Amino acid sequence: MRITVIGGGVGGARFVLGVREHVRRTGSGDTIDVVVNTGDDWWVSGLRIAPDHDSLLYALAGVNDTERGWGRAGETERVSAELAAWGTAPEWFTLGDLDLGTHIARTAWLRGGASVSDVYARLGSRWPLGVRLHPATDSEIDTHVETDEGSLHFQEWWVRHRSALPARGFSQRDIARAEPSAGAREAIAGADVILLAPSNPVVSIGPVLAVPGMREALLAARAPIVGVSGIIDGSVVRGMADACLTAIGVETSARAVAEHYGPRAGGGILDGWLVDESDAASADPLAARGIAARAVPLWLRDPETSAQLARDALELAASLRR
Ligand code: FO1
Repeated sequence: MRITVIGGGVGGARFVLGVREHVRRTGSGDTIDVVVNTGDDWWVSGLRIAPDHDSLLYALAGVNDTERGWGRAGETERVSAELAAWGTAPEWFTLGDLDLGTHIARTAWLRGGASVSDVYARLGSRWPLGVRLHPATDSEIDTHVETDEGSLHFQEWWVRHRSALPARGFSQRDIARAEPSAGAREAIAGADVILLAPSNPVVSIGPVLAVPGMREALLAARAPIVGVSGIIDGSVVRGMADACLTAIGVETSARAVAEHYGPRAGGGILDGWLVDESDAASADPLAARGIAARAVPLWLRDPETSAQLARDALELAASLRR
């Protein structure tokens, strides 16, 4: 069976680790593709950083900083202090020395004409990830946040302002000329199951869906599409999705996010939706909207609970197979 996950960021990485753990434990030989959000990507000090990709790469390689959720384990920050001293990187953004190795290699390849997809393949070939990563698109679609202080790059809003600056809206730069990467298109068309990771619906899943042609590809997919709520009992599991959801007028609840994605029967993208047991009351209203919801434990604590969540998502998808 071919499993394709849509997502990115820290929540996405934890979920994908669970899917991989589940596949390993079943020995089913199932394959896993991930369509990765590139809206977080940013040029800083002349280097291209790709946070959602790198969180997945490092987590799957087992070299990630599990505390912070981004960057490498065992990091030092000698170069970052120099970049701040020279003023080519803001002092509020930390670039670890090992992490900079990735950004320098990526930028060198991009300057040599490699596509983002090529860069993903080259970076991923260094470790046995057990998962194929694809950028949602090969063109730059950096997320910008409209605030009272003007339009800020997502990284500035998220890291410098800790998303505390009220956001009036989010947009991806030059999104109109973007198209799904070949790898993303193929991973969606060829999937037996498509899973939406419990990533931030606005800044991690949103930019993927904003790529022209991506929604159509999902609607045309033969695979059932099952999402996992990143919100439990009205609060965000991690990160600041509540600030993002409020900015686009969506209530911070498992039910509201599912309705935001919409039932595929109604032109949305969901066939199924996993909510935490504390949100079990939302299952019936969602079923009435054409989204098959199931209440299961959603907290990802360790490989076992993560593998179990993946199993729950795959079982719901199997019950919805078209
Ligand atoms: N997040 C922070 O809160 N502070 C940082 O200094 C920071 C640096 C950083 C460097 C490379 C990288 O790939 C990610 C980094 N992040 C940092 C996380 C980044 O802001 C991500 O976009 C968010 O975690 C959302 O996914």
